[in-house]
Amino acid sequence: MTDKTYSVEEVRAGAPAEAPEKLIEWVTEKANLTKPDSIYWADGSEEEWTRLSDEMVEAGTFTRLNPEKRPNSFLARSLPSDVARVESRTFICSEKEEDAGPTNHWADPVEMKATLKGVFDGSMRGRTMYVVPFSMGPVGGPISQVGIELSDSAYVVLNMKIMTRMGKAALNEIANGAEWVPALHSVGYPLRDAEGNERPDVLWPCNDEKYITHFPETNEIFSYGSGYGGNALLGKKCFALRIASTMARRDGWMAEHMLILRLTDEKTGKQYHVTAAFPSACGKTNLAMLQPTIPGYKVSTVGDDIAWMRPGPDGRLYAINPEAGFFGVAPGTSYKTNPMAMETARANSIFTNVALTDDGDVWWEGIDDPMPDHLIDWHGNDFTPADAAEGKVAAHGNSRFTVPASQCPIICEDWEAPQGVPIDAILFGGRRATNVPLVAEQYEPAHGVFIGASVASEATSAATDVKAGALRHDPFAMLPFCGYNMADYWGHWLEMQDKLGDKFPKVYQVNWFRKDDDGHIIWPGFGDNSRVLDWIVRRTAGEVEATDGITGRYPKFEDFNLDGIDVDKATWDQLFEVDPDAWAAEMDDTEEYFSQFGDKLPAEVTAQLEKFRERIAAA
Ligand code: SAT
Ligand code: MN
Repeated sequence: MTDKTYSVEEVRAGAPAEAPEKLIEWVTEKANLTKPDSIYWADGSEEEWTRLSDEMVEAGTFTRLNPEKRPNSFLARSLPSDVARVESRTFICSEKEEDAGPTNHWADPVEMKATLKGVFDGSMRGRTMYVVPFSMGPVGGPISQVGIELSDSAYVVLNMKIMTRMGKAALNEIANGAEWVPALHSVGYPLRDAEGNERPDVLWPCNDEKYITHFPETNEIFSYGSGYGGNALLGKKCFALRIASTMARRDGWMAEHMLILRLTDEKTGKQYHVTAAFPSACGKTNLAMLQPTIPGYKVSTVGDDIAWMRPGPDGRLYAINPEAGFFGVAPGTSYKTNPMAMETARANSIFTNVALTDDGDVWWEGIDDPMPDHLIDWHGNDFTPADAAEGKVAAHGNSRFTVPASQCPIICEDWEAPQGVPIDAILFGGRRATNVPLVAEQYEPAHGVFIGASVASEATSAATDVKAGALRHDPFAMLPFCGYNMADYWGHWLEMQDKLGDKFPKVYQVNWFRKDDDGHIIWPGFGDNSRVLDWIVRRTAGEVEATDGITGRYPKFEDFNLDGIDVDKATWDQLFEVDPDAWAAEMDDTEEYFSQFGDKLPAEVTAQLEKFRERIAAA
């Protein structure tokens, strides 16, 4: 078979009637570059989901799970070389290198476009190009945005169906004139070469050469070579964070790596909304779905990963969750740690790189059921307790569930409110065995920015090329996701704070992961984190006082609700131990980290570093 050439007329003939000319032209251009055998316009219907998932089962990429245990749900196994985001292959292609900043990989946009032209040329030979219209945020909402992802992966289409509002309604928005973000994705595994030599498909097509690229000046995304998660589901980190953060800076709003939750005080009926930023795989999904262990509070979930925030008519900051599903880390998730996530994943879900049980259900390390005598592991091999005894795992550390947010039993009734929910407090956290206390409140707005800017965390398995466990700076948990110079991003935060004045939410630094000298985590965490939220909302309501310390303002032992848990004053003191010498060293390290931003570093941030040192000296 030889390559097909597409004409605009032919593409239009196969497209929904409402597809506008500009979109048809773009699809035609990309089809002539990537040379698929056919073009398919996704409508997001249930019929389409069933048809594509049946095809995936037929092809062997999907394993249908036991419908009695996990209806309408599937397992996919990726290649071991394609299991997470690849930060070293993620590029910001701004015109000027300084606009990408020292923490991003920059590539010259003209050169990168030439490289991409080369790799995308013929990359879809033998495959279908899926045209996937999607909305980030409720369709038509004032904070929402639309995009089109072209992809040669049905796995991507099905995941996008869960993670975004995908299909007809989003296309209608584009037909009605909404600006859209163009995103081209290919797994980079054509089934035919330019000479027409065919090769068979594989279960998880991808390419060793990967490019995850963003063009902030033109809002374009090109992703080549990977089929996994944030590399391939382009609505998520590529659009909703990297591109959206640059749009937000231009237009006076914020795109953040934050969960959003509502805390309701059941006695008064008062509602509080909290956003929280943690690096990938540090428990955002767990916090978003927290089951309070203290009576009188109810948590409902608005989002678990990304928040888009804009000033509302009353001058407060309002947030929406731009996503429609959760792409959660499986290992460690259980009815004990996160019952709501477990309930959300009971049906209509895609599991990637978890283990398969003999009765057709899923299993992973840390799930409630003990390891059965036999499993098929994420490589597709037999796995028994003997393998576990050798230290092997049955589910990959970054194995995931893709689940519809609407299935979460505690999804907030306003999770799709187009105008968003008003934010009362913003939390920053990370995994820190030492130094960082359980909770600290900002002294002033610029100190809040400083807290975000100095986030450091023990790295997890969410990226392939970052050593898990090592401490790394991850400002605002945005290090891999900020689409522009990180120092300019801090400047944008300072500007938003200025604009909103005392209506801008207060910032809190939290740490659930502090360890004692024997290496045990001190704080019970999970549902007991409601105790921290309780203190925070009582603080924002002006009901309790705080004690000034080196890193911020701390709760008083007597104000903090510790009823029913085994945290005495000695344990409390451990949780809040702040060693001036350790912090002096951490500030030296922070100063060095900040120095890479040169004169882009906002003066307010430098001033906060000085104030921090003064507090150390006074301690
Ligand atoms: O793979 S994703 O980027 O979507 C998940 C994550 O790292 O948070
Ligand atoms: Mn994330």
